[in-house]
Amino acid sequence: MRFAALLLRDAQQVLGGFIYITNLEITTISGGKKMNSGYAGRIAAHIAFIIMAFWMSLPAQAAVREYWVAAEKTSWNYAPSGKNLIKPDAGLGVWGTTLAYPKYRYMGYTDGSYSKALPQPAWMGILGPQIRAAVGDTIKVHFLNKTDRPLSMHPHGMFYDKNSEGADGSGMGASVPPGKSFTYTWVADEAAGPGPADPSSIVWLYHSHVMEEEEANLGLIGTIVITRKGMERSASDPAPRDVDQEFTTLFMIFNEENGEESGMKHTINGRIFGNLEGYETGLGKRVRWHVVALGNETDNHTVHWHGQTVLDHGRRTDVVEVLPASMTSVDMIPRSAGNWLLHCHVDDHMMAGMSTRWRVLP
Ligand SMILES: [Cu+2]
Repeated sequence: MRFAALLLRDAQQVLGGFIYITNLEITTISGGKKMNSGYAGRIAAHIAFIIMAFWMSLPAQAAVREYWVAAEKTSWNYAPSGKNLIKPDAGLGVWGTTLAYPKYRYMGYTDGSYSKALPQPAWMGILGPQIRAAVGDTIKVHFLNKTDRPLSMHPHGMFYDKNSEGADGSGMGASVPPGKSFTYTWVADEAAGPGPADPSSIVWLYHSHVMEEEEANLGLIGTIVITRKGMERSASDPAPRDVDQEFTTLFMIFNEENGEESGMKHTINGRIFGNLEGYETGLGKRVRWHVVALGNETDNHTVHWHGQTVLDHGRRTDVVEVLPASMTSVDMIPRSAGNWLLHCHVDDHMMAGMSTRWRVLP
């Protein structure tokens, strides 16, 4: 709407300018030559129309969205409370033997000094910084590898050249050595944005892709959300304006001990047994869930919300199925207050702690 209003205002200014010039001509063509002044008016209107058409054909408010992301070695605790917060009496079982492991993560910073961390809500857990754009925008990610092994950032869905693919050997961004940096240029073109059956914003994964099968498991995962053109909240905020809140949820089993069950961490955003906190919304809010998964052949998850249904591309359900690298976006308007379960409905996964809670405030 704002953009349409802007267009209209500019069109009026352009037309207004020509009408003004036309009026001047009428007064200078000293009286009586009505045909001439009418002709001049029509020419002016034509020129105004051509200029307007050209102006409207220009890319609408295309922005460059810059992000500064560092890969860092950290320690990650899968259950910071040290407790099973879903069923306290059941404890953490074999999965609680060791809770903290060395991990690699994508960390967001405010600028190229990489000194001030971008704030991130608790519910994002292990996910890297949320990258956002609207269709037509260009995303620039200044990636700094602060770790001890070559890494990259490979985006799903974006338009890129070989250098910005962040994978597969030969491009400049395919393998960024320790201590080095690379700026990825990803274009959120029409084909990276929501399709006709999609909601107003959709989710894409990004992850490291030098040795992909190891690096996602290291913790190098994040998401990109692309908003349909014209649906962004403002020029500076590409989040969709037809939803109040967007949550991202990654269902993934991290393998910490070469396949030993105690090291198979069945996580939601990197936390187990209710230790992912902060999914909080309110009755009647328009909430969008971006659901993604990664991992191995055991990462076949059925994401289930208690207390509420979701609209999944026109289909009503309360379970969304995902496989490794699945990406989907579903909508809900919470209808009952409570502190509800969100969990994987695969029995073994549930037992291993793949659950948390999402709260609906009255
Ligand atoms: Cu599961």
